Amino acid sequence: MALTQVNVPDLGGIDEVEVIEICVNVGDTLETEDALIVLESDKATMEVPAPFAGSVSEILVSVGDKVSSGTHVANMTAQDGDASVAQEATKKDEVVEPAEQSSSNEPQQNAQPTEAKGSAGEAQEMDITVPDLGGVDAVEIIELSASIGDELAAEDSLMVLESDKATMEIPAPQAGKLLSFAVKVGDKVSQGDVVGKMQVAQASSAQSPESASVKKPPSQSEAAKDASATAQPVTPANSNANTGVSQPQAGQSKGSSGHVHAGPAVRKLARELGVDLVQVNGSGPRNRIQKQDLHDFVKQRVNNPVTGPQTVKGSDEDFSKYGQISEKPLNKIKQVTARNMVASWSTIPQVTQFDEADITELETYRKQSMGALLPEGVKVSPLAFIMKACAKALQAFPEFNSSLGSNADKLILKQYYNIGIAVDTPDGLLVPVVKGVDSKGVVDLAIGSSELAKKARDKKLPMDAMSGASFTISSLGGIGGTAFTPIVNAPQVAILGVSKASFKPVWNGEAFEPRLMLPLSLSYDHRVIDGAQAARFTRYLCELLTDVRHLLL
Ligand code: CAO
Repeated sequence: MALTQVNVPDLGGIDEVEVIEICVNVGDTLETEDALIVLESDKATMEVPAPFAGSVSEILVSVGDKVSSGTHVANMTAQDGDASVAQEATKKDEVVEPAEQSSSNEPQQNAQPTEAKGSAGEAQEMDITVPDLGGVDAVEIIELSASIGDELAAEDSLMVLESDKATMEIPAPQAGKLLSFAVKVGDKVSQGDVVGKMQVAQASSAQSPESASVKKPPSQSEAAKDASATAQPVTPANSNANTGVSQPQAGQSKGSSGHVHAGPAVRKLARELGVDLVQVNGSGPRNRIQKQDLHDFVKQRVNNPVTGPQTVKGSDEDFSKYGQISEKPLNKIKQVTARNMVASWSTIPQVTQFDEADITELETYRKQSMGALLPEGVKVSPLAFIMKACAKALQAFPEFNSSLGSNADKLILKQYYNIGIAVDTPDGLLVPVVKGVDSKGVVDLAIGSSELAKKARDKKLPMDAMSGASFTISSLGGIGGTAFTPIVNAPQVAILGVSKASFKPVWNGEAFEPRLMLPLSLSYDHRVIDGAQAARFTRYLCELLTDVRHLLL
């Protein structure tokens, strides 16, 4: 039996990277290229694969350890005792000496201005080029993460590349507008390839064409720094791409642009199994999807097949025969929203109950009294009061704070009151969750929900801010409208839609008087909630909102 050591291969000039996952156990039998460990720097994720088929004899590192090119991380025993295979394979994994520095003026940053369109401060076009890929050539583009015309912040993801060993993002080198892509999904690219054009303000940090052409090639370490400044790992989600009123059935590992956080081996397995990784929960560090997550997902789907369409069918019709048309790609959030809307709409028999709350006194109180209680710059909209009222109504009507068990034979009643708030963002709807609404005061709810809404719009929501809602509110009250029918955010069983309050003449027994009426629309899962219960719940909510004292106690 040939015992051979497995070393970390060339890391493309990066010094130390962290071991974030050990994918095997001692004694496991592996095929060539099966992942042994996963490494992650702040810019890239990379697997160290088995260099030959055999069994794992020893693992010499732990999660959290820092390793470099050449670090001895494991020992393996080659299958059939074929020492020569093992020797040969191991040689390949020996540390590759840094390639001699090229003397050419290869681009080391991923954007080069092509033509200056004006003087300093005016917009100019820049080529977007592929940065240093750590010596790997012809890497496949697996995702275009931005759309033509998108206004991007510096570092926003433009595309995701994947070799058989690593997955990385190419971010926007500067803030600006994406003008074009010169590539498509499936194309293979190498360092220096032009992949698109951006229009950027001629910032001082932007190179002029002259400076680009005379720029000296950086040293090896500078090149590595440049690469790490421009090639980024597929980041874990800062949202679960929970798209408005339709919660993904499983989707904790997606970024705001819908990226999944998974290594090449997992992506390959997902392709083989026909699994869309967007739908899989990641249980690994930083919500990374692991092989076991995929197996669990498939097992769950086999045991509980989802009825109803899972794909969104659009139209194949050629509309250009009727007149001029243009096309606008949908980002991942919108695509996931569409899927979830279809899943929710087609699997949940849902009905909407309408009612109106008299919030005349609540509004007087809010306008007169709240100002003094609030920190500078914080406003309390009616939403904070509505959240508080919902928590109280959910406590009084526990079925509205439940989920239907997987065989539809039991209700899971939740004793926590976490309310998702649908937030309209430029990328689509996101639903951050305000936790423990029952134990918070109106002012805290106002501050908490407006902070979450801001983070959602700034794409800065942490992962856990998007999960665990037991009920959802979708408020269009700041915009207008008299009523709408929100779609239940499965696996929750009810969602409250809020429209714009307006003064209406209300009969008080003797005369009509002007009262400020707030339209409420409660959509509910009719398998769980009867119409009469829904009418009682909504009425109770209205009564809570009518007498503000209920909410302040
Ligand atoms: N009636 C009358 N006025 C209302 C109101 C209502 N129901 N709700 C809010 N307003 C007022 C606010 O008091 C505020 O007034 P001022 O500017 O005078 O202070 C103004 O409208 C704007 O409020 P807002 O929308 O900024 O704040 P909010 O707390 O009401 O809502 C949020 C926050 C995040 C829910 C909201 O900004 C948002 O994104 N809503 C869209 C949600 C959505 O798209 N849902 C549809 C999903 S599909 O079902």
